Amino acid sequence: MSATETIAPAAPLLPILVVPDPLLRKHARAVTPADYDEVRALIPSMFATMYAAPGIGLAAPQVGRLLRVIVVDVAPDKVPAPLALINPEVVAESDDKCAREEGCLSLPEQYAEVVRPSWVRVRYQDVDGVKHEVEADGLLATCLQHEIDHLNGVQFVDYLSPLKRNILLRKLAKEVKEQKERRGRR
Ligand code: K1U
Ligand code: ZN
Repeated sequence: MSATETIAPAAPLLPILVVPDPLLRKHARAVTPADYDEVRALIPSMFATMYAAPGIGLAAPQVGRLLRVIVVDVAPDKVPAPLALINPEVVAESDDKCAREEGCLSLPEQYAEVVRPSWVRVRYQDVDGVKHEVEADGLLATCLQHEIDHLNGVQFVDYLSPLKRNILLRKLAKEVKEQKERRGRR
């Protein structure tokens, strides 16, 4: 059974917004108890969308919901380790930094090295409003920081030099245009 079937058997897939969609630059609002029903329905669809992409993380703004919700699973091909985080915040980080190649489902096919703290402690709530903390290093630390950035309208390209960022964004615009033209011909 695939990770998708294990976590979210019938959850509908959601369209992923692509840069330069203006929603991706907005600040997502905190989840309150009044949102719990919506968030309980949203999370399985976010996992299903993330696994189908495939990706190792997804933030609610990427699927058009401006709520502070992220999902991650940095080992989707091995034993699934899905983690849904509501109102996540980095409460501690290492001075030590590491450079890691990042991708983004909202910037398909674009990759670049980003320097971030190599260790973080993240506080979050689960779907019952219970508070938790997770400590992470390696790919999970990078992924959590990348997803929390999405909640603040920040994209990994914002960490690059203007030159590198423009090259990558022009490449993306060209590829999106070509993809639309190919679809139009079908
Ligand atoms: O937020 C996103 O757009 C998802 C993004 C998360 C991420 C990747 C790498 C470093 C930091 C954050 C992705 O999942 S891009 C796809 C990807 O990296 C991947 C896909 C399949 C297998 C392994 C990795
Ligand atoms: Zn991303």
